[in-house]
Amino acid sequence: MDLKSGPGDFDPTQPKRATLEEIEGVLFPNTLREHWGTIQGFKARPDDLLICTYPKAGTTWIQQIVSMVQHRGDLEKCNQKPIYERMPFIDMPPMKPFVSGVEQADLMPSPRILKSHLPVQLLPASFWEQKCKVIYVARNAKDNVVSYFYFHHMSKIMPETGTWNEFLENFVAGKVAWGSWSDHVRGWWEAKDRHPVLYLFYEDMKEDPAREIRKVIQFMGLELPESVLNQIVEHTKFESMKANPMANYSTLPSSLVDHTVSPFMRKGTVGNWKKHFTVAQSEWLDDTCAQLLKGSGLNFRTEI
Ligand code: PPS
Repeated sequence: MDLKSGPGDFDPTQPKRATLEEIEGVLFPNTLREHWGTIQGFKARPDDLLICTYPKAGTTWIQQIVSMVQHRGDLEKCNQKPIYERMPFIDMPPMKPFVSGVEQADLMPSPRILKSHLPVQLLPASFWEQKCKVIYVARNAKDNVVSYFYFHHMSKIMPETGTWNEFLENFVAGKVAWGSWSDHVRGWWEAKDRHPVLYLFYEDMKEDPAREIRKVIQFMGLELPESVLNQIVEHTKFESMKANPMANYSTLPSSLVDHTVSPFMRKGTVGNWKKHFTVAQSEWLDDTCAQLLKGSGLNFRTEI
């Protein structure tokens, strides 16, 4: 697919950080505003598979797993294109040299694998109408917020973060791009009882990738031999993906991301938060998350 001739008013020589803007009660980069109607009007097809996550929860990891499953463990087929060309990010507005995620998806033959960070209540209605399968990955708040903080710095277009403590407070209050982490993980958790949603946890994937990848294979309605499963585990582990230019975002223009500030494939662990949180911040987040997730049945592990 040719992504080089797209429209979009983003000038890659003049990267500009987004500001936050509220759309339907949730904060997003202001660049989504103009594009919002197009996103909401997205035409899902019945055989679309949507990967949905809160940002920095393990999206790229599950994308590469799904891609490897789709290609029956054939890394060469996976590696024909960077991950963002294989799986359109439907929330993305047009940004030169890229067309919007919606336009990219519209041009794509079925079966499509799509990516979104939208909270459940803002998912385009056609996904529900078409009964599309969704794979959701959730990550514990502590590692998620640390990863998001670093991403804001390596990205040249995400909003300013303020200090680490300010960012942490904003994250918990939902005053960051794509809104509240707790509303997101909770909303999708509840949706899984009404829709075909496979809900996975980053920590489980880290603990036993083969077990979690088996769930993905089954959810996609496939059967693959153990040897292929082992191949998928091998090629989707952190070290493999970090070294894989088709999975590590190193092919994105440097006008958008700067891997020297912080690589996209940064640590890939459970528990890196311990290097960033004070004891007081950790206790405060534990208490706040307990309240925010109360009664949901959702439990997150912050170490494995
Ligand atoms: S994005 O921009 O929202 O799509 O980012 P996302 O891919 O969700 O999150 C990036 C974090 O996921 C880590 N990652 C992995 N961890 C373990 N194994 C594999 N294979 C893997 N691939 C990506 C990546 O390192 C980011 O987490 P941090 O904690 O920052 O390292």
